[in-house]
Amino acid sequence: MYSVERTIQIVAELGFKGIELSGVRPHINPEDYTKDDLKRLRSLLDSEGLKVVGLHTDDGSPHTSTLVHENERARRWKINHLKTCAEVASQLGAGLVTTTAGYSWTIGTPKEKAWQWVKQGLQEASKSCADYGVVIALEPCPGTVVIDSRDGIKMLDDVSSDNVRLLLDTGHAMISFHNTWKESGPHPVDAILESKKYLAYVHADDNNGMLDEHLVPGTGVIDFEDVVKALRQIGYEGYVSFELGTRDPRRGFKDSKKHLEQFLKS
Ligand SMILES: [Mn+2]
Repeated sequence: MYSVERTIQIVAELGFKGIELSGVRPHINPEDYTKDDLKRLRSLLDSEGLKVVGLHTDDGSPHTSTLVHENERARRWKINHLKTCAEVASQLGAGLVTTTAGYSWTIGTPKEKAWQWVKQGLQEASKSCADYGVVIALEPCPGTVVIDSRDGIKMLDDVSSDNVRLLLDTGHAMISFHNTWKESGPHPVDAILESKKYLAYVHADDNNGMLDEHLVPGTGVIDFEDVVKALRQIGYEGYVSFELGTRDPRRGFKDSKKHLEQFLKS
């Protein structure tokens, strides 16, 4: 709940090179920002030496995750939101917009119908995103239509666009592996290895294996040494972002960075 500007300063002070920004309120909802606002933001980012990795078009709630909403206008809103976020992303120098497939369980849509809506929504949005040079990174998440990396790969094959790729969240992969929502998904390490041709981006966060706690890496059950090894093995060259829910963000991000860097150096 820091302002965008203050967040950028804090993240830069902590020694990070990139930042993923939120494309929904209270942060950068595209309709709330003029071109001049974005220019000012871009100069702040440049002066702090931070690159924007991407713009997240979801806030983890069914309010913004509406590719699968039964109301056609709500689905349309999300497709347009992906497009306007891609425009903002390009103005901020970012290469990605990120999204989940949407929470069909919450809304009560049959999975097959929801799957088609996600597929069509991503296909349409990806064309506009491509015009801005922005890739859509689809994030598998338990509770959504695309639960794990195998669902993600299946969706990407169905969508069949170079402009839609995969975002793996280590914490999401761990809870789908632990079989909370359906048959077990792949272990986070296998999820990475299997996603070689699809992977555009990684969220790093830890948990107890059951709940999506977004803990500091190293404080849950995920072995991040193995995660880093797997990323090396597939030749991953994208960003790894820490996506944490913590009462002390400065300490949480500092500890996360320290934890991963020991494996990057080795
Ligand atoms: Mn995530």
